[in-house]
Formats: sequence, structure tokens, C-alpha cells
Amino acid sequence: MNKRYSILSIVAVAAVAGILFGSTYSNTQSVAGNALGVSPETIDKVTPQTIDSVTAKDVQSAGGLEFKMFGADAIPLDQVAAEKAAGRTVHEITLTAQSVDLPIPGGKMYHAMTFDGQVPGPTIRVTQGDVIEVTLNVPSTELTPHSLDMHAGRISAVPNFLAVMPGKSNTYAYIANTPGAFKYHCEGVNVIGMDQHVLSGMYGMTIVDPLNGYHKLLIQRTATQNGQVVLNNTLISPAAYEFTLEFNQLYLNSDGSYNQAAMFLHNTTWTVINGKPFGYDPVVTKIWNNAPVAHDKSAPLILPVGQHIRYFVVNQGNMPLFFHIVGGQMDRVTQGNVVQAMGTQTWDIGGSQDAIIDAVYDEPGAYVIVNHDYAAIFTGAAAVQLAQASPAPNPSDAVPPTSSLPGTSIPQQTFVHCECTNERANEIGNMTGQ
Ligand SMILES: [Cu+2]
Repeated sequence: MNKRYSILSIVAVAAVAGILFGSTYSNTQSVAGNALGVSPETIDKVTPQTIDSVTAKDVQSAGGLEFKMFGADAIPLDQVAAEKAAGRTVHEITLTAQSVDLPIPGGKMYHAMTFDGQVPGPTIRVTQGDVIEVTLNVPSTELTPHSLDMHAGRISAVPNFLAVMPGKSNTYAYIANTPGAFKYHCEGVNVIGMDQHVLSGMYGMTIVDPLNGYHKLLIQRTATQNGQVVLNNTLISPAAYEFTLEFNQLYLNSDGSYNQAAMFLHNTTWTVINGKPFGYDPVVTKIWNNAPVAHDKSAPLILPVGQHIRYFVVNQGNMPLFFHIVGGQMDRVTQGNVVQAMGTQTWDIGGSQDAIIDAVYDEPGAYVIVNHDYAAIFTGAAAVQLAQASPAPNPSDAVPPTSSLPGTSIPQQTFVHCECTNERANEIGNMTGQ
């Protein structure tokens, strides 16, 4: 099949689907080819002429072009209960826009924009096929409207991601159909100011666990046997010690305000992991070691040796992320639920892209996670990890909520650590019983 024919076929599928659904389709209907009765033979019968006439007729009968995505995940709010009755789990999530000042190195503060007073925003965790019904509240005290764009769904930006005025809220719902670690972020005021809002802290992660769980992890090593080197491969359980790592940049003026000119030049002031530059580094830079409040202090990640470690990584910024573990390797890289690599040294994660990275540390030691871009490392993209014999409490901002899938998350003890207000730190402590 040549390329032109292949593209034509895709268009033809859309056209045939349009005939079959016509005016009756809703956002929640299945788009599986077989369910539509679309066979390769019927596709082949569609000619460019029929496509044109069908498309025009379709648009005409619908009363003109509509902002609707065919097969999108969106659910009208009055149908959420029906989805629940049909067996889907519904997660009602509320996020509140909050502009606050948060600390940066040197005892200074910057003008942050946040969800719920923390950067990144709360990590949302659902299972593939669950419904996310999300409400964004914008308090009347905010000086600017905000908005919420969630990458975990196929959902029209209009009207869902439009600006929410101070004193108002907006709710929408969708089915999380695709597994992965997805960005959510403020989209500014109908896109205007989006860069400022995101790069000032309005971003977070939605983990969508695969419906059938994560795959077992193949550990590829070698051994010696009868004087020869032999492969020593083992499969280990999907149950893992889990961590979230969100990379971003801060572009700041000396007074802590957003510096758009610096952003256009990619002239980073700080590179942050989970909101803080060097926040997990009590060893090399010691920037946060003397922070006045406990939740700001440097804290390394503690990894048990020989155990399955799973990282959910999202690049929230506008610079490339060359994800690397100094002294380590990635045993597996997954996107969606598809394995992209096994046994690799560095994985490139572009802006607003994610990866789920599995690793096992065979020996105790220090293994520093970096963005292997030197400009990023030396402005904050270095997180110290200590691999040791036994588990220990970890910083709360690096540990996701436990998966509801059995045999997925190994529960971890945490202590409150966050780029957040003192009030939010107290709330996190209350939620986690600390
Ligand atoms: Cu905003």
C-alpha cells in the first residue's frame, strides 16, 4: 500500500464512520472498527468523490461545523451517573487556583501560580477506563482568570479549557481511555499568558494505570557458569516502589516576577524537579539544607537495593529533558503501555511528553537523576538518590498516590516535602497522617 493510498484509507474510515453514525453519534460511543462494521473491503470502495460528498452532506445535516471530536473521551455532565451505573469508577476532583509566593534558593521568593498552593499540583491517579470529573475553582481573590487543560483525555479545548473568571468555577468530565503519565496545566486566559501560568507553577500529573496492570519487568544481566559468561535474565513482579518526577524551568526577574523575555531565549533561571531546584540534593549543593521550614529542606530519595523501582516522569517545561541516572541504567522505558526501550542509558522526553521508567539498583550507592543537559544540571535538574539495603521514608512530593490496581504500588512511608505554602504542607501532613 503506497503512502497516498494509506492516507486516503484513513480519511475513508472517518467518512464511512460518519455515514454510519450520521447525526446520532455521541462522544461516548465506541469507535472500534468492527463495532462499526467497517471492513477493509468497504473502505476500499470509498473513492475521493464519495468522501467529498459524504463529508459535505454530513456537515450540512449537522447544521454546520461543530467543535466536536469524533470518538472523543468527553462525557456530558448529566451522563456521568449513567457511566457510573454502567460500571465505571468516577473520580470527582477539585483543583483550586492559587497565586502565592514560594521560596527559591538564596532565601528569596518568587511569584508562583499554583493548583492548591503546591507546585506541582496534586498527582491524580486513576485506572484506564475511569471517569475523571474535574472542577477548577478560581477564588474571587485571584487577580487573573485561570483554566485547566488535561492531557489525559481527548476532549475539545472549547469550551472545556476556556478561562474561568475569578469567583467562578468550571467542571467537565471525560473517560481516561489511554494509560500513561499525563500533564495537566493551566491554559492561561484562553491561551494568553499560558507560558507564564505554567512556568510559574500551574501544572501537575495524572497517572492512568493500564486496565490490566503493568507488565512484569525483565532484568537482563549476566553470570558465569562452567567457566563461561551466560545470560542471567529474571522476570520480576510489576509491584514497585513508585516515584513521580516532574521537570520544568523557572524564568525570573530579580524581584521574583516572571521574565518572558528570558523564556523566549530559553535563558533558564532555575531548573526544577517537582517544583524545587536541587530539592533532593543535601550533598552537592546543599542549597536547601538550612531552609527555615521542614518541608523545604533537602531530602534525597531512598531506594531499596534489588527492588523494582518505577518512575513516572513528565517534562512540564519548554526545554528538552535528557533523562539519565548517573551510575544507573533504565531497565525499561514505557509510554502508554507500550515498551519503547530496554536497557538504555538516557531517554529523551520532549516538552509535555512523559515516560514510565523502570529500574533495579543492584548495589548500594548514590545514583543521581539528572537532565543530561549541562545547563539544566547546574541550574537545578539533579536529584540525589541513595540505594540502600532497606526501604526508608521518602519525600512526599516524589511519591504518587497508591494505585488501586492490586500488585502495583508497594506502599511507602513518606514525610512532608513540597514546594508549597505552610498551610498546604499542614494539609498534606493531615492527609498522610504525619
Ligand atoms: Cu492560570
